[in-house]
Amino acid sequence: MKAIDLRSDTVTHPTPAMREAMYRAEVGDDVYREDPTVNRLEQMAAQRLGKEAALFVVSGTMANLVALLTHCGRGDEVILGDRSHTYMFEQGGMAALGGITPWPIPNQPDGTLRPEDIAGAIRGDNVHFPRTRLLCLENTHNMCNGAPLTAEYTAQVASLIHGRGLRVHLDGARIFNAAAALGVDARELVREADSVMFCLSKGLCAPVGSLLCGDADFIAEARRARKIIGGGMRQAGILAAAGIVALEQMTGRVAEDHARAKRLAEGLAQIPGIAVTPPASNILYFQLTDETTKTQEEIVSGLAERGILLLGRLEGRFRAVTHYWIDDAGVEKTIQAMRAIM
Ligand code: TLP
Repeated sequence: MKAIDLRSDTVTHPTPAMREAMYRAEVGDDVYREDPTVNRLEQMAAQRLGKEAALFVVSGTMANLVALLTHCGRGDEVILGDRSHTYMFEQGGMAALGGITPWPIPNQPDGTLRPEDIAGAIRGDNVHFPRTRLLCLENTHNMCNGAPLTAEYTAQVASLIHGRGLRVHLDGARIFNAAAALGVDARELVREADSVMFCLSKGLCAPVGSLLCGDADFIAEARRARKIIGGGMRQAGILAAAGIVALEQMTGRVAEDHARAKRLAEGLAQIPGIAVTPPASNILYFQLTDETTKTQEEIVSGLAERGILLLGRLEGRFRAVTHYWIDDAGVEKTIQAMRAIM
């Protein structure tokens, strides 16, 4: 990759090992469950998260939608964070395509939802109300500083939800970042979730794909939901092969990205006019202070002229995301460029 592209970890290109594996992948028709490479990836994913089964889908958005369509029927309600990706950035797919109502409650700065807010949002049995069916959590939390949710928090909230006969879905798009940030196995973080999705196509560098994991009955139903929204794939082993490399080679290295995000934060914090929120994983947010007359647009275009890309439109904040293709030199160059522009 030529630019220093900090817009997202979704911009990552596949590694040479992934391209090689894709070239050599054995394939079959996955709608008939005959693609050996997809089958292997699904088994690996389930095993890595300690679940019975997994389903390969094209994107994180599709994984969340399939999960919601599987857990809920038309008219059901989902409790989720008001800053969650599913609520903010998935076009309201649950409502648009599934007839499911979202009930957003406040995300705390650390990405959690307060147990009392969750309890207060669970509907009683009343003919006027939709039926609460599901709680969605997000780990790490994209809009909340890339913060990881601990296993203890997830267990506490899941116990509240399960005690009311409801279920928990976890958007674990970056669950291996959460595991690295907390120094625990990803299984610990998802143990109490009834379903969990994670993405191969973010910090893990695969070109396409996410996995939805859960028990065997849930995944069998999810396979039907994937098909009805047109997500049944054929010789998808070409894509799954890169995903296998992602699980084998990339999950163990994401702590390096966290260290670079921290270094970038430290460097930017030295520059007058910039206020940095210390990053909790590979996602760094910062903003301009009253000390500067620079505008967001000037910063973004000034960086772009120097071959550095980042996002500058999220609620007046800048977002920089570190990943496999950002090295130490890229971090230092970004700090220097920012200093020059400011
Ligand atoms: N996030 C993308 C954008 O959509 C904002 C990014 O650049 O961060 N859950 C979480 C927590 C995510 O961050 C994302 C993507 C998704 C789901 C959706 O994944 P995709 O893009 O594969 O549909």
